[in-house]
Amino acid sequence: MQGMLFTEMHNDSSGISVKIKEILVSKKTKFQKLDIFDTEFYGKMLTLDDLVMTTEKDEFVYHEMLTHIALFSHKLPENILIIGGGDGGTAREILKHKTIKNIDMVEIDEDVVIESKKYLPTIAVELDNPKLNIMIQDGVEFVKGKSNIYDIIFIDSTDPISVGEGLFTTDFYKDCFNALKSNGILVNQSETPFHKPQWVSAINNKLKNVFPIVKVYKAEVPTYPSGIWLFEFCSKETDPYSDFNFQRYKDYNFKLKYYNDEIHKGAFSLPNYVKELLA
Ligand code: AG3
Repeated sequence: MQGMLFTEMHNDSSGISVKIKEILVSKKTKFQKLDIFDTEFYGKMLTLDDLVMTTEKDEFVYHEMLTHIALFSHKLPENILIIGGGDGGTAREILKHKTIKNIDMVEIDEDVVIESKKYLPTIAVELDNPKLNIMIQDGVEFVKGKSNIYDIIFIDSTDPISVGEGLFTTDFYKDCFNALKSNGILVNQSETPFHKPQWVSAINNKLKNVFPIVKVYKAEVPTYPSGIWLFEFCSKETDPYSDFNFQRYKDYNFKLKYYNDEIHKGAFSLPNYVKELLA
């Protein structure tokens, strides 16, 4: 192969390689290695510790699917917490909903916010929105002792290794449960069942220990390991199926690239090998 390649290994013997046009930034932050590349096929691409976090070309799948299912299931989403999310894609999608009054975004690594604003303007587009309150802090510490505050919490983290590890613990999920109102929802990004079945089972078990309702759904993110990505919808009383607000969905008339009313329901249909991991 010719030219410069970025490779993320998914295990010892396989991975994804992306042809790079230019390295826009490459630095060690206080917490991790951060790179932004200009690539030939995926547009600009953000990696943290050599793991693909997002690319301009396929970020819509992940960010739309992390957010809209919960937002269209909740009766009246007004006060939101994002844990992580420094690139801004999650906040951008949430702010499309007219009911939103406030978003607290707790990102541990300020450099992710700074570099995303600089190099990923289509993703970071809402990071200066007055409804968004960015706090540079550890999400694990932030949620401790909080009670009955948020309508929805979105966990937009890296993998459960290094910086992200604390965001995949039962104690953290319990703190999130308490930080939610009685009709609150938590959405977790829950990794790949194909390459990390042990992670998927462990995350699911922990969430089921904390939340009475845990429903797993999936989407296809081309640059993530195996492409199959899971999300977990966890709530105290809201059901993503029966509480889907079709009227609000129609009224908003969003022009999205992935999410729609059929996907809202279909995403919860899972292959057998995934169901087995969740049994
Ligand atoms: N957060 C989930 C990315 C995990 C990808 N893992 C990997 N490539 N091994 C994405 C953050 C986007 N806002």
